Amino acid sequence: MGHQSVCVGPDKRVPPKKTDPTSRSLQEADPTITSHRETYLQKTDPPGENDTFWAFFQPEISLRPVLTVRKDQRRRYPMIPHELCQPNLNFLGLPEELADPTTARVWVLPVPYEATTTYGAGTRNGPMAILSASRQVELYDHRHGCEPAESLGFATLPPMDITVSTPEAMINRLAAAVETVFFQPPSPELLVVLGGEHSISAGVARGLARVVDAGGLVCVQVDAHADLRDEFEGSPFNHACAARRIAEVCPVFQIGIRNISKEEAEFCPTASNIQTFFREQWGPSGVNALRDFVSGKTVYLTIDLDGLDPSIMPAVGTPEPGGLLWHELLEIIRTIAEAAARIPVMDVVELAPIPGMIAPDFLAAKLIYWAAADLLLPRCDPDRRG
Ligand SMILES: [Mn+2]
Repeated sequence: MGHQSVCVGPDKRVPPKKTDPTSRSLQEADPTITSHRETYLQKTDPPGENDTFWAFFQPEISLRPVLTVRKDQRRRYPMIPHELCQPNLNFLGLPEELADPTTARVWVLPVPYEATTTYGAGTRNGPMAILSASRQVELYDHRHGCEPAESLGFATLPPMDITVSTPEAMINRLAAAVETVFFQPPSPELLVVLGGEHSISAGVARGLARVVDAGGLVCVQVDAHADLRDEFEGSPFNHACAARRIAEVCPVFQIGIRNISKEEAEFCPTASNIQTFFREQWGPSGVNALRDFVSGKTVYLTIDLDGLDPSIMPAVGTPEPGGLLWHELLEIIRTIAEAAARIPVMDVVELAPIPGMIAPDFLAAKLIYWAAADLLLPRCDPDRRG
């Protein structure tokens, strides 16, 4: 299986804009961030084994190998429940040859960040719940008539170090990680970011904006909430501000919205780069508008799972009745797959697992697998069924 990096080709890559304030070094943005990479390499057993792997990342980005971390080191990372750390836990539980980042066309990056959640808590457990549930997902996809995992390959990166002092520092760190993934080959065709709370999406958008030609990047947001507040509870990087921050770097198309504040509703008509489809407006005309919006563009797809109806997705921090259903979401993904030039990043955020209830975790895992298949496999299968 050869690696095909067609998502963001070398001609699409531009050096970071020097004037972009988000391009500041991480240490400058947050003096408490230090380089942990060398420390990590020294501590790995055997030392240096993962040099190739870690070379993908800028030295100042600390990605913690939770999947191989020794017991005595776990206490350094209190945000991740230790009992969820399982050895060799990768997305879909694939054999090594299909989970190798040097050949896999899809990379999965867990970001178990939770700091600004306002209602139900637990998004920090989302990535691990998705990884666990993914091992139960059937690899054969009858819509494509094959096992997409075999032709795609899914490499699961170690979860990002989420020990930061401020939400802004987390966003800067993630922006730098995303930028590096696509700036420095080998790059995946699709990077799947597992949240964590929705505030991380601002970092994904900023990172992407640095490697995609100006004007070429658009964002499709599936969400119950407009997330257009300029700031919330004292921070412009609260999860209630996610779309507002994304809209600062690219146009945003919102789907499934059914919770919006007065401030946001007044802001919407003044923002020329934001299209909001309320839940009750979503239908064939919305799908057509979506097709036009993404046509020929580089698409960043951000899926806040609360965009789905709580009947099928109750495991979110802020559930809202009257959401999208499974097949509607698949249709949205297929529409993007058919019309967009490329979809380098998808994030799936806000899963807050409910102990003992496996269906939402499984939904999220299957959604990612089927979305990756639809986004990357040939698009003209006449037998494809939703
Ligand atoms: Mn939401």
